[in-house]
Amino acid sequence: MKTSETIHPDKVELKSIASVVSDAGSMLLGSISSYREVQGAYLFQGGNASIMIQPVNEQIIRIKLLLDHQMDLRSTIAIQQEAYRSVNVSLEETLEAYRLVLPELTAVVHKNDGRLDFFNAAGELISSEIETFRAARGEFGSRRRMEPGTHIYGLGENTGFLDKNGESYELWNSDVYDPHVPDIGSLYVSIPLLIHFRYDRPVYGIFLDNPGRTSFDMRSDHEAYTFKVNTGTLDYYFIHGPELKDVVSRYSELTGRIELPPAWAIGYHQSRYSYMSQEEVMELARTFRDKRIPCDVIYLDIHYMDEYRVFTFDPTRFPNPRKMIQELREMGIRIVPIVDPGVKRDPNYLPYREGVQRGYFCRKLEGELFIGDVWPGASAFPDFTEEEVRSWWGDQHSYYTELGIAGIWNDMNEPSVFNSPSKTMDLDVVHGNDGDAKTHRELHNLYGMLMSMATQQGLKRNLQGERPFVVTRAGYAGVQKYAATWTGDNRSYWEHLAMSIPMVLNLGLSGQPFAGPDIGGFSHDATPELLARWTQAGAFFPFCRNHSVLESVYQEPWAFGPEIEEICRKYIRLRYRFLPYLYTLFYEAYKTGLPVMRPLILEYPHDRNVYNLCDQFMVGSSLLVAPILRPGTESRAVYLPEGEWINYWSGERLTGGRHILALAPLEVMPIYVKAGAIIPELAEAEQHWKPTLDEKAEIALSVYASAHRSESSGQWYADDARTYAYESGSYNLLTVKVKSGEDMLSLQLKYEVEGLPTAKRGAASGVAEQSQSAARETLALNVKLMKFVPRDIFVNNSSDQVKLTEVGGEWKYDSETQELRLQVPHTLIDKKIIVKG
Ligand code: MIG
Repeated sequence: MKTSETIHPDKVELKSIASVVSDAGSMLLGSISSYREVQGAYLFQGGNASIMIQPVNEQIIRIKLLLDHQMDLRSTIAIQQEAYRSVNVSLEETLEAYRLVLPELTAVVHKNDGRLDFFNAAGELISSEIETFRAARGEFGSRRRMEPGTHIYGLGENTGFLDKNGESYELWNSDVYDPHVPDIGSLYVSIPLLIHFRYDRPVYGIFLDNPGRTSFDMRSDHEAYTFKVNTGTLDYYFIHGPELKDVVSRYSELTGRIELPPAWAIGYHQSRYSYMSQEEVMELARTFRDKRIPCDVIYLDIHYMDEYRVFTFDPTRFPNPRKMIQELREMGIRIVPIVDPGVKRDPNYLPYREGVQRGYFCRKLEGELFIGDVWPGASAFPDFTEEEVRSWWGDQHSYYTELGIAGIWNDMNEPSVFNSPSKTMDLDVVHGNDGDAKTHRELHNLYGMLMSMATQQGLKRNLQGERPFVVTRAGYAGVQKYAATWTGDNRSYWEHLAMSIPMVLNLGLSGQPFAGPDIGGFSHDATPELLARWTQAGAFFPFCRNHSVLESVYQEPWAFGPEIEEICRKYIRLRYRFLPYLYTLFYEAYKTGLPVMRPLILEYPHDRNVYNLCDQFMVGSSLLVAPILRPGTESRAVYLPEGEWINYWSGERLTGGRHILALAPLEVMPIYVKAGAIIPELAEAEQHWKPTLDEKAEIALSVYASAHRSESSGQWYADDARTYAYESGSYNLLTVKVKSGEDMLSLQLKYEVEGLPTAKRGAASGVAEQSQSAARETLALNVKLMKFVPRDIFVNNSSDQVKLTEVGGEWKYDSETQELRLQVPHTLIDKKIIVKG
C-alpha cells in the first residue's frame, strides 16, 4: 500500500526536467537546404538531421527523421506493404518552404527549421507542427498544435473515457494486476495511433510506428500535444480523413484487417482461472446444455498443464483430453487452452531442449540465455522476432490440433516476468529480428503480437482449411490480423463495467474490432446484480467471455440463483439471435476496418452531444445499446441522435436529437433500433445453443421500417462460417433496400455477391439436389411495426405486376404485433416487392 509518503517533497522527481527539450526545431534539424528523391521517397536535407517523406498512397504520408541523412525505407512488421500504391506527386519550392503535393494532401516543409504542416486539396490547414525536438535523454518527438475543442481518440487499450484529450500515456506493454484506474498509462496492448478530431476540421491520424516505449501527452499543454519515442528515431504516418471513418479505415489498411473468425468464436465463451479437472469441465458443459444457455467455448486456464509446461496436459486432472474434447465437440462446445510464452527450463522437456539446441530462445548479447521466472519456474522465452522461431512455435500447436482444438489463448505475452526488475524480459536481450538485430528495449511492444502471429499461422497450417481462433493479452498495432484481444485483469467493480465500454471503443478505432473485457470482472467478487448488468452489456461486445480469478466467487450465469440466471440466459440468447448481424459486421470489419462496436461519434460525427459519449454505444450503425452501469439503478438517461428510433423491447417509436429517460428494471437493458434498419437474425430464439451461421441456418431479415417517407438499406453476409472459402468468393452478400410511404412499402433484394452454391434459382426443385445444396429456397423477411394493414403484395418487374402468392411467395400479417411475415422465393431476388395498404 502506498501512503502519503509517496508524495514527500524530497522524493518527487521533477518530471519536467526529464522531458526538458534540449534540441528543438532549428537546433535539431538545422535549416533545410536541399532535397533529393530516391525510389519515390523525398529526403529533405537539414543542417543537422534530415527528414524523409514517403507517400504511401493518396491519403497517407510517412515521415521519418534521419539523423545520418541516409534514406531508410525499412519499416516494422506492423506495416502492410500492400497499402503502398503509386501516387502522383509533385514538388514545389517557394522561398520559405518545400511543398510536396499529392492529389488530396500537401506536406509543407518549412526551410528555416524543418517544421512540417499538412494541408488538404482545398488548401485548408489540417495539422501544424510546433517543433520536432530531442528531449534531454535523447528521445525524439514532435509537438503539434491542438486547438480548444479538440478531441483525441484511438491510442489502443487504455483506461479513462473515450476522449483522451487531457490525458497522457506511455505505451509499453505491461501486465497490470493493480486495479485499472484512470492514471494507469500503460496496459497490455500498445497501439500508437492518435486520432485528432475537431468538428470544423478534417479529421486526421498519426501512427507512430515504434515498438519501443512511446509516449503521447495531451495533458501538459492545452494548446499542443506531443508524441515521443524512447529508442530509435521518429517514424510516423500521417493519415488523412476527412471523416473519422476514413481515418479508421485507412489506418487499418496500413496495418492490416481482421480475418473472418470462425462463427463459434463470436458466440458466448465461459472461462475461469481455473476449471480444475476433466469432470469439472464436462459438468460445466452439461449445465449449459441442461439450462439451455448458449455457449460455444470453454477455456482451460493454467491448471490444465503438467507443471505449467506448455503443450502438455496434466495426467491426473485431465486424464483423457482427447475424449473430453470429442464429447464436448458433440455437444457443440470447443476448448480453448491457455498458452504462455515461458518454456519451462527442463532438459527432459522436448520444447525446451529443442529450443535451446536450435538457438530459438532469447539471449543476451554475450550469448547467455535469458531465463525468467513465470508459472513453470525458471523459463526460457522464444525469440518470436525470427521467422524460423515463429514457424517452430506454430508447429508445436499440432499437439493441440491433433486433439481437436482450434483455438488458443495467449497470456503473459507482454512478456510478463516475475523476477526481472523490469517486470518483463531484460531490456538488454538482443532479438535476432530476421537479420536486423535489436534490443528488447527497442522491440518490447512487438513480442506479444508476434507470439499470436506464430500461433495463428501454426494453427492454420495444422487445421487444413478451418479457421483458427486466437485471443491474446498483449499486442501492438496490427494485432487484429492475428488475434482478438481481451482487456486483461479487470475487477468486479461497477466502474470497470463502465470503463470497458470506452476501452473497447478505442480499441475499435485503433484497428482492433475483436475485443472485450472479462464479463463479470476478473478479480474481486462479482455480485448478482453486477453479473446481470455485465452480461447484458457484454452480450453486445464483439468478444464475449465471462472469466474470473482463483478464489473469487463463481460467476457462471447460474451462480447467483434463478432470477439472475434467467436474465443471463435471456441476454446470451439475444446475442445468438443477433449473430447473423454481428457476423455481417465482422465481414464489414474485414472489408473496411470499421469496428463492430462503435462510439456514437463514428456514426454521428457532427453531433456535439456525442464527442465523449461512452456510457452507451452502437453495434454497427443500426443498434444502440445503453447498459445500466451503476448498482440499484432502474432508469437512465439515453441520448438518441437525430432521426427515428425504435425501442427494441416495446416497439415504441421515438424521435432522436434528444435525451430520454429509459426505464430499466434489472431484467431490462435499453436497446434501440435505428428506423430503417434491416437486421439479419436467427429466426428461432430457442434452438440456438449450437447455432450455425452457414447457409443452412434459419435466418430472417428483420425490417424496422421507418414511420415516415424514407429510404434505407441494409446488408446480410453469409458464408460457410468455418473455412477460408470466402477469400475466393464463396459467400453471399445480399442488399435489401426499403422504401416506405404512407400506405406503401417496397422491398428490393439484390445479391451484390452470390458466391455460394445456390439452389436452382429459377429452376424446378428436386429433392436430391435439395439435400446436396446448401442454399435456401426462400428468404424470410419480417417487417416489424407496420404503419398500415397490408392488403396485398405484388412483385413488380417494371412492366408486369403479379401477386406475390402467384409466384411462389407467401405472406402473413399479425395485426396484434403489426408484423408482416414474408417468404420470398429466390427467383424474386432482384425484383421489387410492393406491399400495398
Ligand atoms: O495473473 O493464467 O490475465 O486471465 O486467468 C495470472 C492465469 C496469469 C493472467 C490473465 C488471466 C489468467 C491468469 N493470468
